[in-house]
Amino acid sequence: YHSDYPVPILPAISVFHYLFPPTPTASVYPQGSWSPSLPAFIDGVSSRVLSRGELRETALRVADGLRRLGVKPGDAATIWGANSLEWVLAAYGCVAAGVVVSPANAAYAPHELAHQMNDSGARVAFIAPDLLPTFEEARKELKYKDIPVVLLSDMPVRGHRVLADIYGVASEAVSFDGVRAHETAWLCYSSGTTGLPKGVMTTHHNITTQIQTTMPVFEKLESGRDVILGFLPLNHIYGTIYMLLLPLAYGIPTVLLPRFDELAALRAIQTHRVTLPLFVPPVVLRLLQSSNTAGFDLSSLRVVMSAAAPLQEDLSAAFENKFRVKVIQAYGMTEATPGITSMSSAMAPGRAGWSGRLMPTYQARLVDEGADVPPGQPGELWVRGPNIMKGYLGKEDCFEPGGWFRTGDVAVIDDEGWFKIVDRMKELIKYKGLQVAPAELEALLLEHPDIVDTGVIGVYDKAQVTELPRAYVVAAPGADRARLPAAVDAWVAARVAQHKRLRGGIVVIDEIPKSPSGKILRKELRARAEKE
Ligand code: AYL
Repeated sequence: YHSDYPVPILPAISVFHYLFPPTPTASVYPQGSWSPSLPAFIDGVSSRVLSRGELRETALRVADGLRRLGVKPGDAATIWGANSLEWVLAAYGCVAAGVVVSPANAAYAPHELAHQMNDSGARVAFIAPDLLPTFEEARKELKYKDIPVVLLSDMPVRGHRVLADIYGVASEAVSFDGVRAHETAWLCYSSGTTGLPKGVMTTHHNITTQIQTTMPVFEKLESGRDVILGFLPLNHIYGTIYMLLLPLAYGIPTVLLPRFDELAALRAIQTHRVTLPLFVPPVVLRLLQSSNTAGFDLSSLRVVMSAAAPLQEDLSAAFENKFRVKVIQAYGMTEATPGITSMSSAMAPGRAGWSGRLMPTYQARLVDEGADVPPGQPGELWVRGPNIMKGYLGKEDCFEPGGWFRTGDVAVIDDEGWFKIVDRMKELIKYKGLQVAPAELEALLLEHPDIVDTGVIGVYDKAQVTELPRAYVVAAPGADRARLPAAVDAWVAARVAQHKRLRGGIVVIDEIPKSPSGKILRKELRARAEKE
């Protein structure tokens, strides 16, 4: 299948020059003409505004600071903290310096952070002040223990370097013209279809392509009118593209909140006249069921975007009815920067529960047991196109012959080219839109002295519209089987980020079903979970 949208211009330049063209080239990149006085980011808590001009200038000064710290183009920088304007400035500083942004989940435990920093080879770390103690724990496990640390604080912190301390002189941003546009710009972590989280090498070209290919989808986003609300984590590709980078290309601001908080989100919509909030399905449910919404003026809302996990038809339709806004569902993944299919703002009615059509430039196949299936039948979605990452950092080639990338998701397509995601065949678990890699939890559980074998799956919780990670464990001889679940739950909670906790329960069984080659038969565990 081919996307039926026309192919937009696909620039081969750096993300920085795409968003802030060195010379106005308005005919090619309309965003080149945006005024420096337009608001780019608004802190939803303090209402502090960062204009486009300030953002550009400060980013260039941070870039100079990075050079002075000895960080070179192509080196990686860890950014670790809840959403903030300092986070944004650090990221744009890296982009201007040609430094690869490797953002980490703010809820990470020390070991998780250390893993990502070591794997990405980070040469500098931007850390939120409240996470400093956890970072110091992680430092013990770092290969590069003397890594320069810059605190994401707008105020001085005694004994530490804060962002403003590294400001240098604003000069030119590093260029990634031509073939260099295929160098890595971002390094988010994803477990893909199997195994542990891996660094996804997202190039400058992937990012500019993704933004260009949303233009026909979001054709009605207008500078001066539209305002995005973002409380999703900036370290996740959804936040990276839709909150951090894309709004700049449209000349529209993002109101940033550090995390989802119902009242703070409603207040921000009212105060800043938000037109497009970015949601995941559990947030859609939460606001649908909330009794607080009537107390706020939400009349500015035009469209609501939901992505990162399936949004059920009834939920989507009920939300549209209650708030009189369109709900646009998009589907994609970190490896695809991230959009693959999307509804458009001019979509046909009656499509609640569908995830739209192929975004521009995409080619797709639906494959079952190696053969393409006819329309209407479910198959694994294989995709190809310039949105797809270069590969996983330090890993073998992960593409099929012909350059196809296997999503691990099962989809159907109808005769109008609409996609619906109907199942997932990869190992991945999604907790409220965030990735949980079963292999990672299994490896951890095997370190527990009372566990000899384990298999982790996701179980769907209707009340919260999300999957919950559940572990099946085989107890060591002599272990107290009755006490094991509570003990293991606390033990795991102390070692992983919140979203990876075993909220779906810990079930002690006699044996983990395995194939003759030793692979965990998750299908059998899932069948078992359905009966429980
Ligand atoms: P990752 N329906 C069903 N499953 C989905 C959907 C959806 N709408 N969106 C994502 N998933 C699942 O890397 C699916 O299994 O990226 C997919 O392989 O955290 C996996 O989540 C990828 O998870 C956009 C803007 C998508 C954001 C996103 C979210 C990307 C999440 C498209 O335009």
